[in-house]
Formats: sequence, structure tokens, C-alpha cells
Amino acid sequence: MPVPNEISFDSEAAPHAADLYDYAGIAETIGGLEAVTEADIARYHEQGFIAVRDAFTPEEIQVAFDGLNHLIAGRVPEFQNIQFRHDTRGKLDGLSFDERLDSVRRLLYFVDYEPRLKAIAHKPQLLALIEKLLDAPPVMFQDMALIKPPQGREKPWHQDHAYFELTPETRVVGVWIALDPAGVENGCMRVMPGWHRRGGFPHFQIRDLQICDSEMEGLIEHRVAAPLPPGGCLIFDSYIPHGTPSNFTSSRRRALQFHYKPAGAQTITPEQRVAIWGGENQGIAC
Ligand SMILES: O=C(O)CCC(=O)C(=O)O
Repeated sequence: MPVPNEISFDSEAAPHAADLYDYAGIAETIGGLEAVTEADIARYHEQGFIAVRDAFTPEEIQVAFDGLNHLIAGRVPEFQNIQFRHDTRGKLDGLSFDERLDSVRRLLYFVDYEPRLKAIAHKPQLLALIEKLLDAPPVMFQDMALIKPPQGREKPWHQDHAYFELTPETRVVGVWIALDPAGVENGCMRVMPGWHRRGGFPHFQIRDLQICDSEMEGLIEHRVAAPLPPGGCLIFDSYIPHGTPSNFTSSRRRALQFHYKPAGAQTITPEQRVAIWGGENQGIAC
């Protein structure tokens, strides 16, 4: 599939229920990529994720910000793949840089336009760990920057595998890297430990491509929040249900997210993906 490269806008969405991202615990963190042990790798397979602080140095995070700001400011005119908030349509010209930054929802497929961000995705210590998790040489196939400004919207509960044109059995590792402090109030990740072993949930186009809210109700005891300082990352299985609430603070919450598949992974068509994951196509209502 050709990779899209054009400016887009998200669509309007209703706010989420107040308790949709409530949680019962906080994810523990490991102190650095090189401190990850065989026991942590076993925990990744058991729980579906591990959280690592100090995975990237303050200097690497500053370089990532420089690269991201360069793209958002439009300094690389060939790069257009920025999704803005729907309410900024027609108003982008004339915004200050900070206003433009807070109008962005996400950037996609930028590594070939910004070597500083490509270097983050290919940090050797990160790739070495992912190779152990996949038990195969990793290939990075999706890169995103997720900007959650003050009042920025939620990312509803979902499994990343539902978005990929990869066979259901392909093992995929996601890496979500905090650039700003990501806390429980400004939209850090919530995950369901162990639920990656429950298989795929039907996904529906509601406020986004997501698991039905009713499937997630009353499960607070099964959820943990994963607050991370800048340079920390969440490393997670593509079947783990996860999501982030709206940002209820005045602090930005910016993150990078990369996905890695094993070399030689089998692809499927968009139609096959929808047939496998789309709840509506299976006659299921949400
Ligand atoms: O950064 C976020 O708010 C969540 C991102 C996420 O889970 C995704 O894009 O798959």
C-alpha cells in the first residue's frame, strides 16, 4: 500500500465517560533498556507489556523535539502527513508556532523525512531488546507522533493489531516513548495486563477505530496506568487493549510511537483486515 502523505483533520467526537480510563494500579518501571532481564522478558510475555524509564537520554529527547518541531513548523515541505484537530480546518495559516503545535493531533510516517526521529526508532539498544521479544530481527513499519495538548482528546480502548494489514498471528511489538512527562491526569497510557492473551476484540468506528465502550465497563480492577517521565517508554504487545483519556491539564503530553514486526511477516489486504477485526462486518452491534 502506498503510504499517505497529506494534511488531514480528525472528526468531531463526543467526550468519553468519566470512569472509562479509571485504573486500580500503576505499572512498575525498569531503570533503562540495558537493565531489562530475562525475568522482565518473561513478564512482557505474561502481562503483554513492560515499562522502562531512562530508555532515552535527555539529549536524545531534545533532539526528538527538535526533529518534531521542524516537521510541525513546515520546514520540510515534502512532508505533509500531519493530522490536525477538526476545529482548526481553514484556520491554520497565521497561527503562531505554539498555536499550530496545539492544533496537531498526530504525525505519521515521518522517519524518511527526519533523520533525528529515525535514529530514535533505530536506537541499537532498543532494537536489541525488540529482537529478543520477537525472537526475530525486527523491522520498524509504523511511526507516529501523538500530540495531546491541554484538553486534547482521548484515544479510545483498542488493540493496535486491528489497525495492521498483517496476519492475526504475526507478533508485533509497539514502543510508546514519552517526550513530555506523561502522568495520569494529562493522558498517560492505560493497559489491561494479561489481556493480550484473550485474542482479538471486534473493533468499531465510533469515536475512533475502537473496542466498544460497553466491553470495557466495570473493568477498573483489570487496568493499570503507566505514567512515564520524558525518555521513558512502554513496550507492548499489539494485542493488549490500551487507551488514553483526554488531557485534563494545562500541560502538553507528546509521545512517539513505533511498531516493529519480524522480518518476513505475512501481510493481508485491507478487506481481509476489516473482515477479521470489524465488528459491524461480523454482524455484531456496539
Ligand atoms: O498516545 C496516545 O494517546 C495513544 C496512542 C495509541 O495508543 C495509538 O495510537 O495506538
